[in-house]
Amino acid sequence: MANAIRALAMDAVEKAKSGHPGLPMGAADIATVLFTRFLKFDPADSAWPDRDRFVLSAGHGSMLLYALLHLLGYEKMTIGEIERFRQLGSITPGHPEHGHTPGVETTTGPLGQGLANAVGMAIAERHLAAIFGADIIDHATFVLASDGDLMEGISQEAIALAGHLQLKKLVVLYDDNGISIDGPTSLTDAVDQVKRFESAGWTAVRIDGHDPAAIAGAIEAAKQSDRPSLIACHTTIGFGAPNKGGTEKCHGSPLGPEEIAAARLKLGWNAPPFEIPADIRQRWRAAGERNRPARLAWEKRLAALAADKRAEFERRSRGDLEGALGDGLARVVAGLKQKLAQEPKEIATRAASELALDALTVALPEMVGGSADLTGSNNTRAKGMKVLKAPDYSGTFIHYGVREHGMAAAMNGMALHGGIIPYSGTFLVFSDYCRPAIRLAALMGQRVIHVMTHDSIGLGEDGPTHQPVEHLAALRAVPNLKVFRPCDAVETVECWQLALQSRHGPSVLALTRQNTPQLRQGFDERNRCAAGAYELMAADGGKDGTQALVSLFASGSEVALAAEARKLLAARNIPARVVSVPCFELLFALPEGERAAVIGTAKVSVAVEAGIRQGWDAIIGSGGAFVGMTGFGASAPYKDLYRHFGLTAEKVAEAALARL
Ligand SMILES: Cc1ncc(C[n+]2csc(CCOP(=O)(O)OP(=O)(O)O)c2C)c(N)n1
Repeated sequence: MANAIRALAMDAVEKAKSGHPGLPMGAADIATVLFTRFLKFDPADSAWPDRDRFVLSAGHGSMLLYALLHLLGYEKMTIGEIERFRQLGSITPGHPEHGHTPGVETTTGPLGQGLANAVGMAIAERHLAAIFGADIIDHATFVLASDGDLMEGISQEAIALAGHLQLKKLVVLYDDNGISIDGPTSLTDAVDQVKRFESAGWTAVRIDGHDPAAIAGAIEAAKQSDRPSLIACHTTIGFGAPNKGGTEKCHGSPLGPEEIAAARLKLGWNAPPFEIPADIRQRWRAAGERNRPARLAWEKRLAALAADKRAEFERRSRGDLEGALGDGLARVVAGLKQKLAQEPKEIATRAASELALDALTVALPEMVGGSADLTGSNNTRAKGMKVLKAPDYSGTFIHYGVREHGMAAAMNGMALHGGIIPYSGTFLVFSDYCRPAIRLAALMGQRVIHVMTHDSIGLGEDGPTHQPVEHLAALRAVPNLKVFRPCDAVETVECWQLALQSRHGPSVLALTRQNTPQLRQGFDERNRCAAGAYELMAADGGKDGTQALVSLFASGSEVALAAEARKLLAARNIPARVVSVPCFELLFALPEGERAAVIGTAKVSVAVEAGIRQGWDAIIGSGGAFVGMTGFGASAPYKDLYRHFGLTAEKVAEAALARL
């Protein structure tokens, strides 16, 4: 049965003239034991909430997964798709892509990410089991990780977190083949992985990864462990290829017809390319069907749940926002905005976010928050939130430790698992430490929300190491990521609503450390931030942008500066309007006419943001004036910094006057 995987991998890579046959051939025995004897799944319902998760962290070995999905009977994974490996429009892309191929739990390829996603999936499982009971949620998370996965820094954050949280249902099968692209791993690495995992609180064993009995025994033992488990499986990369096996030569290119013929001979595999002998196919299919009774029994248990509990489970699984307490998102948001209209607040937007979270996390208990050791600064722990920890996983706040990358990747795993809306906190400057995971959340279209505070030189004394300058532009460059930078408490509430409603993509909320005045006065039921930008203040003397001579565009804390500049200009009889721009992506998604109306036709456009200019030209044109940063910040009280770097209402007004 394992040779069927090997043959499909060799033949598909050969036909595509690219790909990695080595890992699928080397790990075929591990995968065969796992999928035919342990993994709980049903090809007839790849979204079954209580299925075991399998993460191929070493995404370059994608043919392993595609071969398994085909052999086990996932309907869409036809032999034709295997033959079209790596071709346009196939469901067999170079690296596994979640959402593109049924049965692929997460998108992998950037090494280390899958392992860290799996930690998030395992957290989600423990949490939901605590909420809904073991009758409904009781599954394992298996990872196949390669040398490269374990060399990446993110793996340390992931395994430390998993060990600390005692995620006993997480099992990492390490394809310990001692080979990477440049050659033997001894070129670069001398880590004893078993000791490393043990020191992080895991159980860890070493086995022969080609011995089915040893593999099964180790998985059995892992299932009994009260800690996460590492099974270091000693394997031969490209097992079966007589000349290239055991070397880097079978890592990233086709074996070639002669070597494939020799491998067929050595493995005793006589079937032509892309053909599976009927008896072997039959056994694989039987393995694919063996959990159907378990799934049907699960469905019965779900149906037998109390109606309200079942409805809540189903709501969360679908990702719908109407709250369990009948207190839907829209009502919570309206309530918060009404309060702010009655009692305006001059507070930091990070504090406004906390106010929002106090209400949102009650209405939406599927929100699981956290922070990378900056809880008090990020304001992400709402009132009454219990900490999620071992052995009681029912809490909804996670102390991630100083592990931004691991946190962001674990959040992806939670979102992928389903039933949870993960959000968390760090400083905006450390978005760089999260970036690979944020990019994957965007690629996968997952609702993951990053609260990133201390969003500019406005953080003051911590200085340029902590002051983001290029980060807004860098994040705005990521497709399908929404970057929100609200200007006051009302916009903060609205941006939270939009982030939660962003069902198919991640969001970053860039929030201030320093106070901002409440510029939105009175109650407006509409979510004005939904347009990405809107006229906050019309020109003096004019009802809309058409009569303005100047359009002042700004985001976040600098909207208040634009408002001041408008007054200075009005004093000189120059009508200027202020446009708040909380989200570029939503503005650019507007139909052309609406976008043009927001941008307006004033003679002069000025933008102000405590970051670099990049990106703003799409709004103000290359002839527009930009007041912002051109280099790194400095350490000083923030008001001094704003003056020092020329981020003042006077400079904004001067920039407009110079162009009139
Ligand atoms: C973050 C990241 N860096 C680099 C690569 C390119 N790459 C793909 S596989 C690989 C290493 C392969 O070695 P190993 O992980 O041991 O896999 P094996 O050769 O055993 O299949 C590298 C460097 C990558 N996919 N991700």
